[in-house]
Amino acid sequence: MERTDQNYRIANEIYAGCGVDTEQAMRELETIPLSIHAWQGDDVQGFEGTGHALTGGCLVSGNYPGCARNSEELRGDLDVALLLIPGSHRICLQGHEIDRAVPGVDRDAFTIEQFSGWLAWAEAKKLGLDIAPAFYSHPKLDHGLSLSHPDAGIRRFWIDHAKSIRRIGAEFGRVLGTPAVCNEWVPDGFKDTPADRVAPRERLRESLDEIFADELPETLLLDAVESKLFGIGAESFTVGSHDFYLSYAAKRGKLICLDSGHFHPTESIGDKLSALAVMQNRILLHVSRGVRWDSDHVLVMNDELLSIARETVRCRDAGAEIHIGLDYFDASINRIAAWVIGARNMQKALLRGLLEPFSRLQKCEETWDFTARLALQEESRALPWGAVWEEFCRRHDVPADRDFMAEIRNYEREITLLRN
Ligand code: RNT
Ligand code: ZN
Repeated sequence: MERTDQNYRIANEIYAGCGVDTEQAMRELETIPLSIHAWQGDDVQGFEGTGHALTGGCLVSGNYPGCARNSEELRGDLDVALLLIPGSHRICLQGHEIDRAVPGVDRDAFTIEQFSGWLAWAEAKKLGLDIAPAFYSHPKLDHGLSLSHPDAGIRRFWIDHAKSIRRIGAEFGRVLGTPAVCNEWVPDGFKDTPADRVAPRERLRESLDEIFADELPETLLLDAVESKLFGIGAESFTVGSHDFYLSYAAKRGKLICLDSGHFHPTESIGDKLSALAVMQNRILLHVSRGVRWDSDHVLVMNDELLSIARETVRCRDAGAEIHIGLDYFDASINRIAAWVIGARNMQKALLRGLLEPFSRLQKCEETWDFTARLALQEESRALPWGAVWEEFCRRHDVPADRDFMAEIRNYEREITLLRN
């Protein structure tokens, strides 16, 4: 018997002793797609070829070689990453990651033409696609404002961009047979204390209402709205705050998007999931890692990630619809490794949630035995989930943790290091 087989057998027995079925956990993990963010591969630059600087407060730092220069290269890079992430997943695009720039066609007039290469690729690979308008890195983001700008012409441009991206998303949904999640996030805010907080929020509400006035069936497109606490250059006031979007989503029947980097550093979104699950049921996650601020570091398996994943598992069990999107970008390391490490960590954290001896913990709670609950919670950290993860990778024909870097290095040598 191979060592990994043996490890898995032992793990399976140990878990069975705690009332947990590892086969069931692996079957469930298989049904949880991640929406993998394409923008890790192009440093959120997009492919419009206009050379617009990155604005809107998303900061990408580092100059590791090999950034994708066009959508074809980005798809090639994603192909490699997808081979190293077990299971079937989705890809999420930003509204400026277009296939081809057509002179005179700006973001407010994009159609499926601009994304036909993505669609053909996703169809061939049987991937779902998600998308988000890009309300940043463009001169029409004026004084840091887009949908809440006082000028109707500026608002018009961005409303039309969002409308066109929603239509493109619906086309993805129609062709691929799975609804595209379309997420609206605007960077709008002020560096310093505003005189008027009401008017920009009224304008944001009106712009969103106009965007969503185009009715598209939820079988093709699911709308989400993403809040933020603050951004670089918008430290004092964010128009689309959590309170704003939480009530907007509740009233208009949209998905609320929780980005784990968009709250106070000690405020975890793990606890928010069940609150929203019982009140709204549909949630989009942007899983990220803030280091001191919304810095969008690659996911590591820290307590924050474990709590998000564990709560996701529990809320899914209770019937909530939780879409898991990744949202981080690091240009200081190999970008494919960034995807693979972060995505695998998300999956490992979910697996640990699925392997938790939940019914036993529940029993402790029912009998008011909080001491035993704490003891078991701590014991379960050391249960052999790593052997189950290895088995999951093996069954999906994907390398184990110690082996995937070799594949990335090969591709780097042959492809990405030759880019300049
Ligand atoms: C920014 C938001 C947003 C972006 C993407 C690139 O703070 O998190 O989701 O990360 O639009
Ligand atoms: Zn986000």
